[in-house]
Amino acid sequence: MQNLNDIIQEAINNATRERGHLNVLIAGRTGVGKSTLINAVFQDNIAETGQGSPVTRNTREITKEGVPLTIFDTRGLEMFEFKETSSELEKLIKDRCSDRDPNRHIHVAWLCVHEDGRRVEEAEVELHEMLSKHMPLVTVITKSRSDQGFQNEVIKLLPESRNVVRVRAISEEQDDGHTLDPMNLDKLIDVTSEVIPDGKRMALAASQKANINYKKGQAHKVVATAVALAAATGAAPIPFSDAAILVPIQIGMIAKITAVFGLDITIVALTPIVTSTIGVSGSTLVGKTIVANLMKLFPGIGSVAGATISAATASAITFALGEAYIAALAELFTENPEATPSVTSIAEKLKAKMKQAGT
Ligand SMILES: Nc1nc2c(ncn2[C@@H]2O[C@H](COP(=O)(O)OP(=O)(O)O)[C@@H](O)[C@H]2O)c(=O)[nH]1
Ligand SMILES: [Mg+2]
Repeated sequence: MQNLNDIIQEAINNATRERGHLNVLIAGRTGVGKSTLINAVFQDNIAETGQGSPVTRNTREITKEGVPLTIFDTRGLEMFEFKETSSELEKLIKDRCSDRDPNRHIHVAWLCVHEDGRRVEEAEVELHEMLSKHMPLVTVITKSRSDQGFQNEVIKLLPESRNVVRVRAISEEQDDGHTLDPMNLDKLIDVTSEVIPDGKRMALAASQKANINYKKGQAHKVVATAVALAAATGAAPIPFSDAAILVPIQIGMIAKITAVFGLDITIVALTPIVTSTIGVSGSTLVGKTIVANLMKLFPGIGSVAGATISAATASAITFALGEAYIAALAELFTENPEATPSVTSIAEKLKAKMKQAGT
C-alpha cells in the first residue's frame, strides 16, 4: 500500500508535466498598451513584477516563478529601424519554434494596435505577415471605446489574423462622470485558446486571471477524465478493501484542478488540502480510510452494497469531489481575482462545498 505523501508527489509531477508551459509573444508600437494588457490579463502583474531579460535588442522575455508562462514583449517595432528589429525578431522566433521541446515554442502572438490612432501602419502589416508565418496571430485592438469601422478595416488590412478582438484593459473615467469598464479580456482568452495547441490550454487557464469561466471549463475536463477512470476501475465492483485504487485518481484530479487554477502545486500547498478534506494525515498509509471518509462526507451519493463499490458509486464520488473543488476555487477567485487564496481558505471552502453536495 502506498504512502499518502508519495501519491501526492506523483500527482504533482503528473499535473506539472501535463500543464506544461505557454509562450506568448506580444508585439506592437510603444504606447499602444501592451504592458497594461499583460498586467490586466495575466497573473501577478507579470509585466511589472516578473523577471525580464533581453533576448534581442528590442525583445524582453518575462517570466515569473510559479506562473507557467513566458511573455515575449517586443518594443521598437515602429517604422524607424523596423527592418533590422524585425529580422532579429524573426531569427529568435525561428530558433525557438524549431526547438525539440514544444514547451519552448512560441505558441501565439498578439499584435496590438490601438483604437485611438485608427491607423494601421505599413510596419504593422509586414510584422503581421512575418509573425503569422510562424505562429497563430491574434490582433488586439487596445484602448477600445468607439469602433467607427476600425475593426473591419483591421480585418481587411491584417488578413492573416486568426481573430481581431477589441479590448479595454483598464477602466476609464468619462468627462460626463460615468466610467467605461475593462472589456473583452475574457474574450481574448477564449479566442487565444482556440488557436493554441490543445496541450497548452491548462497553462493558459493557469496563467490568466481575466476569465474565471475558462479556468472552470478546463477544470471540468479534468473531472470528466477522472470520472471516466474511476468508472473504469469500478467496472467490476471494487471490493471495499481495495477501494484505495480510487485514491490516486482523486488526488491526481485535485492536483490538476489546482494547477488549472494557477495555484501553487507543491507538496506543502497540496497536502493540507487533501488531508483536511478527507481526514487523514500525511503519513497515513492509504487504505480504505480515504474512500470510507469520502462516503461519509457525501452521504447522499452512492453506497456500499455489501462489501463492494460499484462503478456508478466510484464515479459519483469522484465527480462530487471534483465539482465541489471547482466550485470552491471559482468562488474564491470570483470574490477576489487579484489575490491568491490561502491554503486554509481553500480547505475551508472545499469542506463547505462538500457538505452542500452531500446533503
Ligand atoms: N484609457 C486606457 N488607457 C490605456 C489602456 N491600455 C493602456 N493604456 C494607457 O496607455 C499608456 C501606455 O500603456 P503601456 O501599457 O505602457 O504601453 P506599451 O508601451 O505598449 O507597453 C499608459 O498610460 C496606459 O495607462 C486602456 O485600455 N484604456
Ligand atoms: Mg511596455
